[in-house]
Amino acid sequence: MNSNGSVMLITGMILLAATACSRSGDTPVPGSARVATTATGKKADPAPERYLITGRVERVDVPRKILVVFHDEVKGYMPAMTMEFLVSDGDLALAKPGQKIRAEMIPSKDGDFRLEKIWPDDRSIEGAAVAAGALQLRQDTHTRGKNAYREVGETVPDFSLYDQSGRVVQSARFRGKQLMVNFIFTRCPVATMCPASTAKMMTAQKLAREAGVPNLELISITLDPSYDTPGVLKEFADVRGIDTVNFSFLTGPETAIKDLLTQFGVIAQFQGDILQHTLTTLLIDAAGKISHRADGSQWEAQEFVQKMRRP
Ligand SMILES: [Cu+2]
Repeated sequence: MNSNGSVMLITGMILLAATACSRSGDTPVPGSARVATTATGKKADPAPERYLITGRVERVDVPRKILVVFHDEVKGYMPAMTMEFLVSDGDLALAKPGQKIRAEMIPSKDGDFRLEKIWPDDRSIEGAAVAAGALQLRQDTHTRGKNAYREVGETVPDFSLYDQSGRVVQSARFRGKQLMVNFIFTRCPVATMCPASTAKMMTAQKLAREAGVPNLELISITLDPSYDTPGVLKEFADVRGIDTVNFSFLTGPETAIKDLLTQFGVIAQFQGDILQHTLTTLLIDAAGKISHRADGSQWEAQEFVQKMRRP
């Protein structure tokens, strides 16, 4: 990173230091069925028990907001069986019979079961592609070492992530297009940070369309993949009425997100329950090179649209 980049980042950190969010639970540890329930909240109200499950969606019951899932054995808790699970609107919208998923199962006091943190199973075709992309990115970041940060003029790294529809999105899809990128997380409580950034991305999308900018794609990459699953991103986009024709919300394995943040020079770190983060917005040209970057929250949609290529 050049000295200018460092200064920008530090300035960003100070401006954005107030960002906060609370983390609802720990990331599940693969291989252990019972998810550690850390009491991050008040001690009197312990977090509900969570169990990692893998399984296959059998049926989607939209009116009842239920997924019928045949799940594998949950060691020490229950054998393999078909069960009904309550899910969020976003997860309900994405679910399809036959899908292989992994998720956290949460039993409630009144005998219901919920599923949260639903992801395509790593053993599915999509899961394997995303895992391979994460590994490649890990190696790339490692190989670049101190030069991991991509300057303006450099090519962006390859990635494979999921969008808000649970589809695999690979960076190759954006070659030949202009790409505007920012980084957010859906639970960001600071109005001037992620919410403002999302609003400006929407404005840029609209202004670019009005200005006749061709082949534009916009992506928002999550800073918080432990919470922002495809279903969470789907609901985030739907609630805001975002036109996802050329505006996607991306998430994926924690290592892949971490490596992308390193390469794009974005800082995001949990300090206890608080996610501290900087903001960066980038414009990437049709050849995959970074053509413009704005650090912090003081950027305007118009400034980006003016820098986009027209026919
Ligand atoms: Cu934020």
